[in-house]
Amino acid sequence: MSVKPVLLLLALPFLALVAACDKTPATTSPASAVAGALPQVSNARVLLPPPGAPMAAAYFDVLNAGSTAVELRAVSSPSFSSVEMHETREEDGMSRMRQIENVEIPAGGRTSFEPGGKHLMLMGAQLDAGNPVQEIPMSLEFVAADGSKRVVEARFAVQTATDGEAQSHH
Ligand SMILES: [Cu+2]
Repeated sequence: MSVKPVLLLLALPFLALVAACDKTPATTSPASAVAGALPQVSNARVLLPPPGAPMAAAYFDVLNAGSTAVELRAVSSPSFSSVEMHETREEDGMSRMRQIENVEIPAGGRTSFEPGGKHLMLMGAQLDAGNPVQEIPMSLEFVAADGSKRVVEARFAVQTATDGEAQSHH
């Protein structure tokens, strides 16, 4: 009987610590919510070429705030009949681009589609030249490590390309 009070005293600080640990994740963000977080798309813009040009390029940054890796698998837009992911590379002193099927973004990682690197190639513009738009909607389809699909709807700001930019985007 005389041992019990001592044990209780020793146990109390330990219990307080456990309570503090339990509380921290609950008040910030539960692990399940982080795992299912949508990738965050920012700095999204479309470089529209002069009317009549066959293709446009688009760029953006993406942050995977989730706790599992995701792969960007496909991009589509109602404003273009086809959207491809491309990557520009230097080969034998020449700048060449090739189509890429997917882009992996590790947990907590980010990647940029930018001039001279990865970019979106937009073909078959469904735009009315007489009715210019400020933004173009795009749908980015990601697949997480567990196979679940995450679709991010983003609005890309329209920038009109100067001749120099239109030719140097690759
Ligand atoms: Cu391209």
